[in-house]
Amino acid sequence: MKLVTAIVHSEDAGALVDALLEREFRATRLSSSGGFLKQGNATILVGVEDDQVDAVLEVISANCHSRKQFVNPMPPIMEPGEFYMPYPVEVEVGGATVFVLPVERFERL
Ligand code: 2BA
Repeated sequence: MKLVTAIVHSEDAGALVDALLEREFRATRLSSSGGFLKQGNATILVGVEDDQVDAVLEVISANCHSRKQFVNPMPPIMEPGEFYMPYPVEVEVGGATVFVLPVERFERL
């Protein structure tokens, strides 16, 4: 068994969970936030048999889209009287960051 852990954009998470449930995969949605952008995203957990991992990845790929987002860089340390004009930097946030982890034991008690 494997635990598929997918970090996705918050805007894609609802449709992704619906699509997973439609295919009869059980899923858990956690609220998370990215370390770099410090913006909210969603972490989706899906526990499945090994031979279902590819099907889960297909559903994730079909429902999660990459986006360009802007981040304001940290201002430098300024001397009095100096002027700093911050220019936002564009980053491409991927459709999904996915980790597939082995599950040692699974119980529903
Ligand atoms: P964030 O950490 O907020 O990163 C958002 C996007 O910013 C990243 O998109 C990447 O394009 C860019 N980025 C991140 N760190 C950077 C850096 N040090 N320098 C320049 N650009 C940087 P993705 O790579 O698609 O990642 C989307 C989200 O997935 C991340 O949000 C984070 O929450 C998660 N993630 C990505 N890689 C991870 C990893 N190795 N371990 C744990 N979480 C990860």
